[in-house]
Parts: sequence; C-alpha cells; structure tokens
Amino acid sequence: TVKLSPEQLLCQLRDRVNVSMIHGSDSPFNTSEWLRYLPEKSLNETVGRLGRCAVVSSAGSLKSSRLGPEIDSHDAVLRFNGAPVKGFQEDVGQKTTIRLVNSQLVTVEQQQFLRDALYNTGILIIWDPAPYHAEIHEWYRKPDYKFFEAYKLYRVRHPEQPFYILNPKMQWQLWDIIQENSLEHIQPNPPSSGTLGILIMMTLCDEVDVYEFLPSKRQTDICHYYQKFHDRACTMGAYHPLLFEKNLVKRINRGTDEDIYTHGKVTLPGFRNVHC
Ligand code: NCC
Repeated sequence: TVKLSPEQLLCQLRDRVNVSMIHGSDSPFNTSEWLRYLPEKSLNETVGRLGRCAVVSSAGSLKSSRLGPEIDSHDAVLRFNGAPVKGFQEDVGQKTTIRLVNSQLVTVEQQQFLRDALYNTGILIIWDPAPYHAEIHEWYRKPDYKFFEAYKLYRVRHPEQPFYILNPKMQWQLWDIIQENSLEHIQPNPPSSGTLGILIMMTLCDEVDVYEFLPSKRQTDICHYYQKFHDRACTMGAYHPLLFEKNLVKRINRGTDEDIYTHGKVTLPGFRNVHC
C-alpha cells in the first residue's frame, strides 16, 4: 500500500470519523427517562464556533514546562480525566472548557467523581470502550464499565452543567484509520482519551494545539504531571495503541519539529479548514 500524504490522512479522518454525542433521538436512548438526563442542546450549540483550541495531555513532561499562559491564550482548552489545574497553573494553565473522562474513572472512582469540584468546571464528555464496530444497542447492553448510573447521579446533582456521552462508533472508525496507516498489526483496543479528545477538538475548532502528546525534551517516565508515579506505558501505551496514535498525529502535524522538542506542541487544522 502507498503511504498517504498528510492531506490525504486528514481527509480520511474528516470524512470517516463521525464525532457525535449521544442524542435523545438515538435509540435506545430515545426514552422519556433518558430525555430527562441527556443535555437538551447539542455540543455544537453549547460551545459555539471555536477558533484556537488547546488539548492538554496529562503527561509528566508537562511538569516545569511553564506552558500555562500559552495554553490559557486559547479560546478553549480540553483536559482529561482527573487532571487538575489547581496548583499546576504555571505548567498547564487554568482554563478548562471541556473535560473528557473515561468510563472507568466514573465507575471505579464514582464517589470521588461525584464529589470532587475538579469535575464541576466546563463541559463534561464521557466515553466507554465498545466492542469492535458494535451496534449501539449491543454496547448499551454491555458497556465496558457500567457508567450509566454514575452519569445519571451526576446529572441530577449538576443539572446545569453540560455533560455528554460520546457516541462509541467513532472509536473504531478512528482505530481502522490508525491500523490502515501502521505497518504492524495493532491490538484491537480503542484509542486513548488523548486521541479521542484531539478528534473532538478538530471538529469544533479552527485550529488545535496539542501539548505533550508527542513528548518534548522533558520526556520522562513519570506518568502524570500531577502524580509521583513512574510507568513508561503511560507514554507508549499498554492497553491503548498509544504509540500508533502518536505516529499518526506526528504525520498530520502542521507545526515544526522544534515546537515538539521545546514545547511538546503539535498544531493541527480544524476539519473545517481541511479541503479535500
Ligand atoms: O492517564 P490518562 O489516560 O488519564 O491520560 C490522558 C491522556 O494523556 C495522554 N498521556 C498521558 C500520560 C502520558 N505519560 N503520556 C500521554 O500521552 C494519553 O493520550 C492519555 O489518553 C485514558 O486514556 O483515558 C487514560 O486513563 C487512565 C485512567 O483510567 C484515568 O487517568 C483515570 O484514573 C488509564 N490508566 C489506567 O487505567 C491505570 C490510562 O491507561 C489511559
């Protein structure tokens, strides 16, 4: 097979990955019960049109980066799971527009999720690993983590905060493109929150700067900037095909290698600025 050009790769991502949130018209969520819980407005309506956006990975290499002001200069900032800003503003900024959380966090650490004020800022989006190209009903019956109860409890406590469920079909549409563009066979596990978040921002924004997803010169075995925990798998991946995700993002980077080295920064076009 012929290696796709960066532009062709961007077109594949734009045209084949359908980034959408579960909506009250999506069966089996089209019940009066679910209608009470799902947000009324679409994500697009809630955020409006966004210009420059930042995606902040949770990598240990953000520590001592002093990227905070640069990150906060964006119109919108996406963060992951339990990544804090309090006490880390200098390195990661303080703005949180969207927080993407996985279903494991919300169920295994349910009490913390319901209680910790960290989650009360911005728009929440939850995702759950679905079986390979499973139909939405099949996933609904057998989610990887049974997060629906925690979701409902959170919605009752914070009815004004937008909280979306990511339609699971996008993870395998994206995985297929990652596999097609890698030389090795990849384990069939969904992409990490990192790459899902990047794709979400590419659908909402004119331009997306991603920080410390491709590691800078500060690369470290410290897993997160907010914890003293060492594990190389955090950067390279174990369950998620993280290395392959990163190779793909490297190929579509419109920024410079110097920016990766010094800032761990990659610049990607929003899909509305990709012309196929
Ligand atoms: O660690 P996690 O990811 O929350 O990180 C968010 C995203 O940042 C990128 N990252 C992180 C660390 C690092 N050293 N390099 C990186 O590039 C990755 O793209 C990552 O997706 C997840 O993807 O949801 C993940 O979640 C954690 C964990 O569930 C949550 O932090 C909640 O506690 C997973 N860890 C474990 O299950 C132990 C992790 O595998 C994936």
